[in-house]
Amino acid sequence: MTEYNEFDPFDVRRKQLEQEHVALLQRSNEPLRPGNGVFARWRHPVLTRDHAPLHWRYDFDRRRNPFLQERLGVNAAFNAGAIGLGGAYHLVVRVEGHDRKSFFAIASSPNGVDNFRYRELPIVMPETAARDTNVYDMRLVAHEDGWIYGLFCTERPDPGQPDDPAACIAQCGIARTRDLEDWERLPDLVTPSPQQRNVVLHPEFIGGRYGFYTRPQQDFIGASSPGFGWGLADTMEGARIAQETIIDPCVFHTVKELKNGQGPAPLRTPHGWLHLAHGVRNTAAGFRYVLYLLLTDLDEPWRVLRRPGGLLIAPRGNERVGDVANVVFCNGWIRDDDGRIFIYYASSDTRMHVATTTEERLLDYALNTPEDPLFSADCVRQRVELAQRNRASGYRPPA
Ligand code: M1P
Repeated sequence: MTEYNEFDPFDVRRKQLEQEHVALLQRSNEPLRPGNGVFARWRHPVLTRDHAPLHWRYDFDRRRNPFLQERLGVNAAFNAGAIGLGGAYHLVVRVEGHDRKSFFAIASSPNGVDNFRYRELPIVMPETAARDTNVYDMRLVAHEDGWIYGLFCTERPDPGQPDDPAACIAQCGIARTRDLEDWERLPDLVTPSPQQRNVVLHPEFIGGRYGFYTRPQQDFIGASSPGFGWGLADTMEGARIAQETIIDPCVFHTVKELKNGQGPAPLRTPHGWLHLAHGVRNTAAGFRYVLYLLLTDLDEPWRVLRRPGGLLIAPRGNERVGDVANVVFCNGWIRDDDGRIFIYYASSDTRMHVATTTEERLLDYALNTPEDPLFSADCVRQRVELAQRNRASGYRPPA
């Protein structure tokens, strides 16, 4: 048998780990051309499990860890909230350990497309009296009341089913901060629904009240939902929604047939609020998650003005591979002062990507993409009309 040693000594391994890590953090990114004119994907994921700081994973004391083993592995980095602050692009990332628990950690970049680096330590999120078994998918909102709110999902075992270790209740946890450093935990949101995920705070007051996008659900992950909803609460310090109204219902044979959910907080534009949402359908291979866009009324953000048909972003290529395959999910985007928009989306519950576009392009998409006509014959008609318009205006396909 050939004798070999696949493990280098402590110091050599340490050097290799550090060199690889620095190279990954410094890797530059580039947009993929020509794209579809709506948004541009970028070549590399902006965050993966390997971006997590080495000192969160390895014990670098050679007496305690002579083999330089990874002590606390990181499994995934995904579903990040996003905010632009102080000239930098900040993601509050859902970091998932090998133990399956997620936690929040801030990674920031000077340009929004590469060089994301985590802060020294993850966020130590305060808890309520009912401890969170798991927390994830934070939506960051700079509200006009002056606070930055983080709304996220908190999961706890279902007290009504103590014999089922998979029985779970999901609710909306709420925290707030001024600087992303110190976080104050507020009571969970109370709604008429047994379970909530994908709850998002509207950034402006509505008649002096706080507006929420909700996603009522009777049961946990596999359950369908009537759609995503809207509700109002008087305060954030004990937020309670008395009535939820479905504003974007699930519809048969569309990208949101099974369930959907508001993505990040909507962006105010001259034509209305731009919303990014995820839609889910069931397939023989499991659920498929895609992203789609909506435009709602500026004064009544629960009133949908435009529903461009179909999906905006679907999992493509390697994005389809991961812990939960065939998923794209977005709970964070950032708009610069010049209208550039950075869409931070996760693929297959595993890693984070960026797609870039502008407010002008997304509005053009929202205002000019025809609605899903819901019947195949009408979809063909749409396509035939497009081809005929092209012909009439002189376009001929390349030979
Ligand atoms: O696994 C896909 C997504 O599933 C859930 O989303 P939803 O509540 O809409 O079904 C969430 O757990 C989300 O984190 C996850 O990415």
